[in-house]
Amino acid sequence: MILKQPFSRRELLKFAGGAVAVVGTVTWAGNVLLPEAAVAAPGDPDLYLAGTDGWIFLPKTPAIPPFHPDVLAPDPFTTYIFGFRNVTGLSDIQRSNQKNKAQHSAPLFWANQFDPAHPADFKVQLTNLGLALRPDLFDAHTLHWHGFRNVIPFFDGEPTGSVAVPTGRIFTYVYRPREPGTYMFHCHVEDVEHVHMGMTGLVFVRPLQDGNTSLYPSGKYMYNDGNGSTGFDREFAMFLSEVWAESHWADAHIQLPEWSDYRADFSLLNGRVYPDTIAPNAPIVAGQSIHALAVETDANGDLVAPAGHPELQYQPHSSLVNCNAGEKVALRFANLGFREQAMTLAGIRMRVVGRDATPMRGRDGTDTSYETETINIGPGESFDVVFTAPAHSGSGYDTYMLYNRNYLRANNLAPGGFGGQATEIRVYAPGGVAPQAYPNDWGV
Ligand SMILES: [Cu+2]
Repeated sequence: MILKQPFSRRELLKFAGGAVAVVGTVTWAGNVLLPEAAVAAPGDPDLYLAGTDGWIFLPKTPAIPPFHPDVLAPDPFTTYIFGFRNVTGLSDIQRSNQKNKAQHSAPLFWANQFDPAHPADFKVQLTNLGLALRPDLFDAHTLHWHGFRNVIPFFDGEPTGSVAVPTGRIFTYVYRPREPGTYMFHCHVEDVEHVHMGMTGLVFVRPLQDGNTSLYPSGKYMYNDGNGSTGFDREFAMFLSEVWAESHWADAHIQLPEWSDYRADFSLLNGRVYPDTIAPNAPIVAGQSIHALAVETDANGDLVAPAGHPELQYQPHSSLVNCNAGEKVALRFANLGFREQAMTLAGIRMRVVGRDATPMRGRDGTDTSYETETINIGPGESFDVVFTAPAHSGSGYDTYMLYNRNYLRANNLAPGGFGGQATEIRVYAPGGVAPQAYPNDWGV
């Protein structure tokens, strides 16, 4: 496939304080409508994503005939998806090779809060690789950063109000992250379908306060709290999504699902179901995980599967939480399933320090954070929580369950309580777990 890049030249657009300045002599409208030769070298994007289709694995039992497992799925996979991939650092050929190799949930990525003292925008380049199994569905894709305050709508990703990226094209989104916290992102084209099919994941913004070790020793925070109250030693993204097997089957078999019949057969945590949620992360290149988890890739650019789990090749994100007794652990929850969920951490109180990328503070600064064992999290909502790992007892590690209070969503009706939104928190004696090298790192 030949990748044309007319949109990438838009990178020459410079944004400053809401005003738009176009480099060169062309008018704004002319530049929108016509691809123009770049007159200034654009800065490289911080992250490169690709949109395409692919296959993931969900437990084959209980089967949902004829929809699950999908007979078209190549072994060992079960379920057709649309999704994103992180193609940062790949050659053009390697990137093209990722068609039909999407992952779910989408690559976890993060940006730093915009620093007026060192102004730099955050740029994400999106390539639309097309859908290998559905070439008739020549849908565009976009990147919509949910809840994010764009300077102008141009980069919003809602396709009727901003640009979309047709098959075979490339476009670079420019962001100026001013509000720290946890967000989610998704493709906004045919969004009920594309989001549900898997084009969604978690993104967060690190606060300017990061690096200040006088408020909390690690120098890592969820917000600019001024007092260390959102400081943490470890952080874990917990992205909630769902799979309605019939709709995924229908997209694979050139059928039209009736979305008003929606039901979710699987409830996913970081794109997997328990106990796969506690399987390892895919091998991560820590040194390259600057703005996203850099999963190791093979010579073709394809993802290297988590150790011992070839079926999870396209579900690289683990949800297992390892920590040492006494440490503060940050959990970043976001839900882009279509139902409200109730995530419970049995035996450990969580403190909600942020909601929807907003710190829990009143207008006068009053602390409105609160402790709870359960967070009710609606579609499109995010929660930032911090808990203190309790004292360690016995040998090995102590296990606490983090699970959906609705048991049908924690076990997918599978025997043994397996198959849904559940994971484990393992508390070790102090020093038992090494410091984290990247978010969701096990440290062991
Ligand atoms: Cu899309």
